[in-house]
Amino acid sequence: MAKRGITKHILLVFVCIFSSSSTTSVNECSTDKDPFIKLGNKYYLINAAVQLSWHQAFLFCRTYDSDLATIESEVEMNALSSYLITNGHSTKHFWIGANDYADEGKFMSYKTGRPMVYTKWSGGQPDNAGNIEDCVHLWHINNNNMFEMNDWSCADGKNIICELPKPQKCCRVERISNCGLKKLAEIFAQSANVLDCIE
Ligand SMILES: [Ca+2]
Ligand SMILES: [Ca+2]
Repeated sequence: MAKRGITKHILLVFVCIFSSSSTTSVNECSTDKDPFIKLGNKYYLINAAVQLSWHQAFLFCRTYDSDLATIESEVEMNALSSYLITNGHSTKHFWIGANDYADEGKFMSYKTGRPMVYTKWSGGQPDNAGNIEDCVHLWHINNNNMFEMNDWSCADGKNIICELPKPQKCCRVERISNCGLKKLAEIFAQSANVLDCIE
């Protein structure tokens, strides 16, 4: 009897999992990312119209459920550079999501909480000029068709590059987990003799 009861409950869990995984109206999985644009594998919001301090820029990105951009490879840097130059932004400066607030000279990604995994500093940078430069921005000061990185005073106004978090493939998994865990909890709550069954 006990085995039949457990089997029934396990069957319910699978029914629950399969029924929930077939429900598809999950906004997080939408492919419509407007106003973000896709460059390589990432989605960016490039705001070349408004200049904000680094902290204001950080909050601006949060209002779009995004973060100031974290550039993680030369491929990403090249893609952003090409886009900014092609679209006439060569004279502008853009905040990205890194600073050395916590420990001078150690630039951390604000998104990951870890040291920047990729840097492309302009020559002589970062220089912490005037002992007030803690935030990282992109600029195009050399005629090499590449934006580069520089540290600058966080309080100054600059344009902004936000980046969407990676697509949330977990949205279906999360739904399945909630469903499955709830049903499992019910099984153990209702089956006092579950250990006897295992034996
Ligand atoms: Ca600094
Ligand atoms: Ca500097």
